[in-house]
Amino acid sequence: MPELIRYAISDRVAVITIDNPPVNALSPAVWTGIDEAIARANADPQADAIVLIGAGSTFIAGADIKVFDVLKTRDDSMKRSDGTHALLRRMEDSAKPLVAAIHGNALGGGMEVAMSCHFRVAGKDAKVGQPEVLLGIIPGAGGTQRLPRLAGAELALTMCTDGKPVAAPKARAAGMIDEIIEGDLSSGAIAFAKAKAAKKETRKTRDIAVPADAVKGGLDACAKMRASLAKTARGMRAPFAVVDAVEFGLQNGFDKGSVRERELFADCVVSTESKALRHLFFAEREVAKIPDVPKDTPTGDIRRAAVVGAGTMGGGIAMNYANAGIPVLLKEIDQAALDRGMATIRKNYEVTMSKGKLTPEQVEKTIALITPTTSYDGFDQVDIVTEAVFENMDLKKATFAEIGKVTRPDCILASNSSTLDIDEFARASGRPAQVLGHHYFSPANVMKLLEIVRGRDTDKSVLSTSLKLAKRLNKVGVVVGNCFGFVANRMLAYYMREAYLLLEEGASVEQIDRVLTTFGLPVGPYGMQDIAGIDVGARIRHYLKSIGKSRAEGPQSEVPDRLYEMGRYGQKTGAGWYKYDAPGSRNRTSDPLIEQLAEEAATKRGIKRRPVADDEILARITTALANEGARVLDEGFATRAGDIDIVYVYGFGFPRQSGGPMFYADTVGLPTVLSRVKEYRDRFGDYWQPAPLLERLVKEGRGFYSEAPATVG
Ligand code: T1G
Repeated sequence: MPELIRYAISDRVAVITIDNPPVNALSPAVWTGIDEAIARANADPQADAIVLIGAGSTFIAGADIKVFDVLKTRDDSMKRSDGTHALLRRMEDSAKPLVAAIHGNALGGGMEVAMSCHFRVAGKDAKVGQPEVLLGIIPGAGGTQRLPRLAGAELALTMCTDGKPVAAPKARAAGMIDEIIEGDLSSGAIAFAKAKAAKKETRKTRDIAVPADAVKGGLDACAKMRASLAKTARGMRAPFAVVDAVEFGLQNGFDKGSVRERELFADCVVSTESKALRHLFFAEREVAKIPDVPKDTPTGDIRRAAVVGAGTMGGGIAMNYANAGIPVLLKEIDQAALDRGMATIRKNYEVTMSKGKLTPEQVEKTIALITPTTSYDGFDQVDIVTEAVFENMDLKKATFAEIGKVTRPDCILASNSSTLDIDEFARASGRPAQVLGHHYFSPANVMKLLEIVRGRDTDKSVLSTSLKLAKRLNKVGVVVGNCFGFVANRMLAYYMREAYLLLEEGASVEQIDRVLTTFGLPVGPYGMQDIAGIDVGARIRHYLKSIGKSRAEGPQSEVPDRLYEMGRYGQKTGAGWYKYDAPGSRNRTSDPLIEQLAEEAATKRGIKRRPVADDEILARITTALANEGARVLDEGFATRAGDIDIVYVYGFGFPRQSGGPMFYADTVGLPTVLSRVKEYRDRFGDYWQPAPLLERLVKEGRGFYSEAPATVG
């Protein structure tokens, strides 16, 4: 019996403990071990009942996701799930009462194992769920058939399509859990099992009848769910496959439903969508691992914080700290600016409250954690200061010189700069080891990405403290190198360059935005600019010009600057790339002026405008991103290609089902990406040059994910 499974008799109950750290994932050996242990218990004269329990912090967090990579074809998957379904039926056929004792999480295959037991008991903090769709698959071990029998089709559909866990008390009320154990879970479960043995009570979930009205209700719920997914899960396969499996089971019964589930699972598990989402699952966990920062690097405690600058970004950053329960000072140069900043913060909380996500008491309690100030009083008590003043080098250096003087030597000094050289601020502060970038994305209290920019002298414990803080602020922290624009904005400049040039060449703003939103981005480049503000980009462009820099090689379109000169900053001024009903409105219409400006710019550049195909738009933009991403990797400004994917998925809403710009490039095929770069160089100019890493990988027949992690900074 593999070590992964322990077997013991306690008070005439066989206790089977799964011990596969860290999350008791169902690897093939664990499946076999469970199967053998239950058979042993049924043959064991000393056992009247059986309890299945997890060692460590959780029950079972699902199948071992890594295993799916070996499933190359539908047939591979069908063969494997054939064995799994048979195993779960054997569990259900246990002659002795079989009780799952759940603590921590019972997710995916873990919940399916629990539902194949006769009864489920749980600690009050336990959670159950079917998060498979988050991996681009569906429950593949009977979940789409057993869960509707326990919890009803409607709740089962919700759980299997949104992938969110359900807390034990709600699961109890819904029939998924039979009893909440208050004290020690193991002894409570043993007592529960003994009681069932005394009554010789077993119960097969698959045999739970679904009355005709429940079938009708379930089929209605399927239709309703399909309609809502058409809006919320555009371009995704797995959520719809869940509905298909549940519906088929309701119409044809458990056995046929199980076969349909296995077929649909097999379709999903070999899909690009699932490979992309599985890639992101692990990439998101890898970002926290910095090659030269050991896991046991000491981290500091962040008990009090401060933010300098109460503008849109500064206010959002202060909200992150307050939302995490961390008191934060919010400093502005004068009272008027401070009042504006605090008013915006209150408005943001009131919007959240109006959506029922916060109570008035919670709003007041959270805002009370933000102390507005026009002085540095109290800065000597804080553990971190985030500078969020206007994107100007001199202003930022002056601010770092000040905060370097008024804070404790161990205080972390972070900058929310989106482009500028962190080492300059570090020098100005007089304490370079404590300085780094904390680059938030707008709106800062919403977007999940935190680009942690490592300076030349940033101390390792400041990095590890930042990564820990990111989790606490409910952000995904990614450590990147200190090059111009870091990773996110450096690559974005190439994305925008192509968007502008495609406009001049003949595509329209609407067409370009449609292509990218159809691809899965929440907004296209032009819609995004109108939200972020055309003025923000223009001021950075002008500042760069003043220091002899541009954001991306190649022709710089004049159209965005023309809009800026006209005072068309986007939604906030009621006009930008689109026209809006009023300043601040989101209702937009096309504006023929943009076509006119594009024609004038094209004429000036001697370009004959032409119809541009949707495919070319997507290819040019994603190729520009991947090519520049390859440079970022090669120059060591990102640790792994996966880190770049996480930056784009969480920073710009790059579609998860594509896996991010680097994974997408691997999916397209690097030889194709390289030949596109060369084609564009021949068609448009030498500003298109293949990244050396791209050429190297193609030559060696490798992809972006075969590169070893680099040490950034
Ligand atoms: N398989 C393999 N590794 C896993 C894993 C899994 N299911 N879950 C976690 N890990 C690794 C993870 O990569 C990390 O590794 C470590 O465990 C700790 O995880 C048949 C088909 C349970 C809520 O989708 O949501 O069952 O980085 O950092 O924050 O129908 O892990 O340390 O090397 O996330 O405390 C369905 C996935 C699978 C749940 C814990 N199950 N896991 O969160 O720790 S598909 C899931 C989670 C399936 C069936 C189908 C979370 C967690 P490393 P962590 P955490």
